[in-house]
Amino acid sequence: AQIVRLEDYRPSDFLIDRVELDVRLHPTATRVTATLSLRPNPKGRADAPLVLDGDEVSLTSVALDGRPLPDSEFEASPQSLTITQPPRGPFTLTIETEIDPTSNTKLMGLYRSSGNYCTQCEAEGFRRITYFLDRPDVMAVYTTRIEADKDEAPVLLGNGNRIEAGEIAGTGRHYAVWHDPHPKPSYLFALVGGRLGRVGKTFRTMGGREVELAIYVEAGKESRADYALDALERSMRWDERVFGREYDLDVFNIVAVSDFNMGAMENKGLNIFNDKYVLASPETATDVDYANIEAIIAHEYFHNWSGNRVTCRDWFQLCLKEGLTVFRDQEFSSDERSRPVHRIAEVKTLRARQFLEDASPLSHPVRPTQYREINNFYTATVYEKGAEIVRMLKTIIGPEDFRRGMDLYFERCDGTAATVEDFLAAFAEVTGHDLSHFARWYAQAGTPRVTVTGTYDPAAKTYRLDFTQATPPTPGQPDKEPMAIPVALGLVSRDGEPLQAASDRVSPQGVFLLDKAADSLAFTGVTSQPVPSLFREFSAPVRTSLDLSNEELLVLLRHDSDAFNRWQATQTVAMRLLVAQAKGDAVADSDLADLASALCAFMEADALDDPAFAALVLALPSEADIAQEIGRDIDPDAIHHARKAMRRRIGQACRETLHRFRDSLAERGPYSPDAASAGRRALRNASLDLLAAADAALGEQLAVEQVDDAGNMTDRLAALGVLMTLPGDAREAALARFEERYRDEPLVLDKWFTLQAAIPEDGTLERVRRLMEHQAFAIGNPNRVRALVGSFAMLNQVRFNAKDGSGYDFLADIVLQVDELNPQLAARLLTSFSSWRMMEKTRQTHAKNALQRIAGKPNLSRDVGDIAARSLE
Ligand code: DPP
Ligand code: ZN
Repeated sequence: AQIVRLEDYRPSDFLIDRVELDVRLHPTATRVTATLSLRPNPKGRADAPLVLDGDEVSLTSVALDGRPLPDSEFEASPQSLTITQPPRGPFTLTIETEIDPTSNTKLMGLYRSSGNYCTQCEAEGFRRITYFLDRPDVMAVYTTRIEADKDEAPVLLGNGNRIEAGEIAGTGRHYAVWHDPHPKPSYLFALVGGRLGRVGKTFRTMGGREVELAIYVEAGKESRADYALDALERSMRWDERVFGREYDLDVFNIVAVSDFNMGAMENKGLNIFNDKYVLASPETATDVDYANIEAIIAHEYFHNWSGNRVTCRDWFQLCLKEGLTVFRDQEFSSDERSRPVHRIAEVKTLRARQFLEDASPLSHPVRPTQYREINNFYTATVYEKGAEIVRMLKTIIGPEDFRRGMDLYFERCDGTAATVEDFLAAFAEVTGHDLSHFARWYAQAGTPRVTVTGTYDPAAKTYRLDFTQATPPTPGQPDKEPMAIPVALGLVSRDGEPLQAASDRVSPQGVFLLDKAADSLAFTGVTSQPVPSLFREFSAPVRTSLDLSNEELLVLLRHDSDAFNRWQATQTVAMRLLVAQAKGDAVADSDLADLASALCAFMEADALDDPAFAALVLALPSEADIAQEIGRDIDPDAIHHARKAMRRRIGQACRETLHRFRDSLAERGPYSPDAASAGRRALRNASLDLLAAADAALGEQLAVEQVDDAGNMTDRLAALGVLMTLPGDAREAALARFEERYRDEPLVLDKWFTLQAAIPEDGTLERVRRLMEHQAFAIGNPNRVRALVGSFAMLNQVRFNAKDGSGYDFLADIVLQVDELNPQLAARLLTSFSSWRMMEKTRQTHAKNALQRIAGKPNLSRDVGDIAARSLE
């Protein structure tokens, strides 16, 4: 397939100022008339033809300035429409096309979900609706007339404000006209038509503008949108307060649909959401669901400025809107919840997804320089590492200059399609810093590793930290340069006091900038041997090697003022022991005992001060984390057993405390999704998990009781999850009761699919195959496929990586099957092969065979072909 390169960017030869769309909705023959006001771009080539993008559209007619064009004056295919000799001045082009939303299983362009019409245009879906200059630097003002059968689609929504609506007498049809005054790229276009319930409220902006907020959902589920509506209002208020950003239309609509490739989409004034990230009730959603809804509602809303008002010049700049917007939603969640707890959650995700990607054949820079299929670059690197870059920038320049830089960026780039350079220029200007070295974070792929050694001189009362950094090679980048790495740090004495040591290279905020391959940091006036606390709040997305003993790390668990590093210290100790055990190295029993007793002591002393934090401390690194740390010749079975043994050990050692938490943290009063209540549930359920690891019979009894008696989905699902580790009739009976209870709740049955797909036992693959026949499963629905097949591949290390290759073969079959319906979904599933080269030999061979089988299939989509090829490179 053709490769698109950043260096080949050139401005469009034509611009489109206005778009008038007339869309007559019909299940299989929707007619679209697009009237485009075009003119040559002064920055384009002078006598270029006009080449519009298309994708599976069929052309009915085309007219130029009202004159129907004869065949000799244009060339049309499903992929493009070319006007060979366009006028040299402004002109209008009227294009009539016909599309079939019902047979659109790719869920890109206009399609149907549960009978409703909806659209998804990012990145290149608009060209599936009409021929267009479908690139983000072509920005136009849209007016959209939508017409439909009144019965079939009583609700008609578009971008912007509704300016007209009415009935078409005698036809049973009606229409609405929507006008969006803000110029936008085509990827932000949206329309919806359907039978939908609504919740709404009025929001008054800081400038006094009244905005009608509304969320549309499946009729009957309106009350499940209340939390999302509340999150929207809080997001809007927060963006005013923290970034000075005000909303800019009279309405803000959100529509939830059940078939959606992504989490949600930030279309101007008309966000379309995967219903999983809108619908919530205590009976159907977990605390994690509530937190995700809050974060994604905020994320899409924040795009109104970081993405829509200021958009991207080209798709290589995707991180410009996504990394920045993830940073903004993370800050929002941190302010609304517990900052340290949220930071730990962010870092867990970053390591599990982005570090994994960076260590795989799919590794790429935050701003890639080439792609075959842009849909494959909506990655953890662009999103999560992109957010870390913004956070590092703020850490380096400080919060005041960061805000001034953001203000300048929004002001200067408003209404434009911008680049990463435009973004950095705003911060360089307000600070006077040269950010060219820092900019390397966008260009250089791979996770840097920072190695630190500390040397204390008691006579001179000095302490020295020696740093080195190195970034491993990644595809296309064999040699790496040093990065500009902010190291937030402090020194802690062994008895737990912060040490007031001086170093002129540490900023008043406690940040040292490591920007060379090797550097040293000297402290004077250090009165006792310190323990360094490095990368506080995870100040940079790097891996670290520290020469600290387990004992020193456990000093940090007890005494560090930085909550993130208290958690990290425990993780590091646990990881060392788990890696050693999984590799079959000798592990001293006293080391295991020390960790267990440090955890028990921590729980006795501190856990109830912040239960959410305590629950995170108790959670050991996942099997996938351990595999990543080992990095080569991985044996997932050995990892599974090592982790299981350590959980048992901790459960046994801390049994009494855990029992006490079960009682003292029991729910009293009605369910509330707030962070403090969620934290208590998390610690209580973590306690159940460890108790069950220590004593299966007791665990089964407690878990069965909790599945049946729980007053909310969080507790019910947590207990059912514990049962997944305990084979037997009780588990199967509980699964059956759960299925019966939620038979009409697809989003709840997804959780039921996920738990079963992750069971680390021999029979799981058979179980997954059986569940694919379940009446609630649908191969065309991304949520169902991800819940069952995606979870098997991503969460079940043992069975997906089964030594006989059966997991890989199964996944390859499904990828090929799904590719015929929905290439984006298929490609996403296929990324679960990304760490195949780290496996031991037998598994590697099986994985390679499966990947080659996929790569060799004729008529593969570009999405799957690209991932398969890069995975094998
Ligand atoms: N809808 C996706 C997101 O918001 C892509 N823009 O991240
Ligand atoms: Zn986004």
